[in-house]
Amino acid sequence: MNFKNQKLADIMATVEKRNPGEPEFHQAVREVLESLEPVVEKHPEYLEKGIIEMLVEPERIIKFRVPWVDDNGKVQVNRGFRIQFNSAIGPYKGGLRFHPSVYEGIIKFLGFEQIFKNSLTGLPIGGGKGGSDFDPKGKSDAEVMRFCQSFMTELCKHISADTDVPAGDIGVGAREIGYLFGQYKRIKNEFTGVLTGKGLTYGGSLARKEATGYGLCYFVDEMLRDNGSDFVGKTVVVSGSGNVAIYATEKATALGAKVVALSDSNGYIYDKNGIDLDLVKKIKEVERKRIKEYVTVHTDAEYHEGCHGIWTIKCDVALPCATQNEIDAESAAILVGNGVKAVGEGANMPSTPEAIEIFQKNGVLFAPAKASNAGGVATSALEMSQNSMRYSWTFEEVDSKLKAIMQNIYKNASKAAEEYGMKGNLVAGANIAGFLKVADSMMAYGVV
Ligand code: NDP
Ligand code: 2IT
Repeated sequence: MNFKNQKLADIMATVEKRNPGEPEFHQAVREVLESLEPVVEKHPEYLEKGIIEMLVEPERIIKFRVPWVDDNGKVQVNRGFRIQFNSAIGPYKGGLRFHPSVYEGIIKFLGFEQIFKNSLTGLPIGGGKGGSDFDPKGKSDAEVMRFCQSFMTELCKHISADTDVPAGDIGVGAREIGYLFGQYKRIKNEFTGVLTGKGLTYGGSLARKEATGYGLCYFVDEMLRDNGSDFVGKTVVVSGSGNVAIYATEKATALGAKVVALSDSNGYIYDKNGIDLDLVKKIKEVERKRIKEYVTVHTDAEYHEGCHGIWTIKCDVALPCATQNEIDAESAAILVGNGVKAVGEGANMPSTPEAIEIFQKNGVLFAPAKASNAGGVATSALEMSQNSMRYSWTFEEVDSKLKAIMQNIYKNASKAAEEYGMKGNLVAGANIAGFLKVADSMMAYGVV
């Protein structure tokens, strides 16, 4: 799409020129700037005061060497990142991703998305993201520990409970957060809520582990209900089999749906009887094995190599919970052909722009990531609150706050879409509602 507003077109061109070779970042920025066309028409001051130009440039990019020694005594060197994108409405907040595909462009796209997502939660958190090209897969616990300690030895110079609070993302779960927090505490000699997603014995919040997947289902449920439907009796396909996928499966099932498929980067399983989630938790959370192990127990289920084929399974609701750009135009067309009614993004930016266009043109209810997966970071902010109070809420208290936050995000995104003449377009609605709070705060600060 070409921009109608020349200033927005110029900003986009500058982003592409200034950040060469970072297509994921360009994709994320383009979508937001496109959504903002009607906003700047009504409020030219956001362009006149340079707010959008400031918004697309990270406040700070930290890039560092992470040397560590493997179990064979060999020195390994990875690269670490933390991008402190925007602190207009609170301390930088966002996960750490450990995956071999990580480079600056991935962290920039994730950090940029995080600004709007965090704003949508209604809680005081700015946007940031970090990570490394380290691959935890196949590493021993001791290797993961040494890597995490080295990573935190540098990162601790740049974060604190009031400036920047990392958490998990792909490849960073409870084990990694434990090693990272232990090292921070040791070096700084302080026990503060500098990370979220912590273990329950050392300051973690109940329901944080479940929050992204549960929150996704609360959001999709709200979207379905607003359109005269719900999860009851629906067939659901969930991609991935990590933290988000597992707890999305758990909540969708609790809400009356049947989840029939899950995947990992090697392939996908199809169980027409409904996924046996206890088995998946054992394989993925305890044994750290591949999803194909599932069919060694459930011999009537199918395993297929390659993760793309999961979108050929007929379903009413699709919940992509693995990674960016996992649903392309071809997969979207197949889903539509098979009668999909709703798509809820659990992963960050899992649908390509072409796929989103296909869903929207065909009347598929579409829940965009920065609204529908905000439950994880929202609950992280609740963990920060509990840490500050040196107190903890019950599971039910946190879960009910999470549900209310997700319902509120749905309401605000729908309302913003309608207000700007795009009723039902939650992509535009989420971008606009997320933007306004950050932009108005930046306006108050002037040029900083
Ligand atoms: P996990 O590491 O727990 O799980 C990731 C899952 O996705 C695994 O099954 C993994 O398979 C699969 N996957 C990862 N990369 C790829 C790839 N390139 N191709 C195919 N499959 C892949 O991560 P999370 O569940 O935490 O994160 C999943 C998504 O949700 C990410 O996009 C993340 O940014 C997003 N998210 C996470 C939140 C959280 O609180 N954790 C909050 C909001 C969004 P394999 O094991 O084979 O690599
Ligand atoms: O993408 C995300 O929102 C996350 N990975 C969670 C971030 C957080 O700080 O809880």
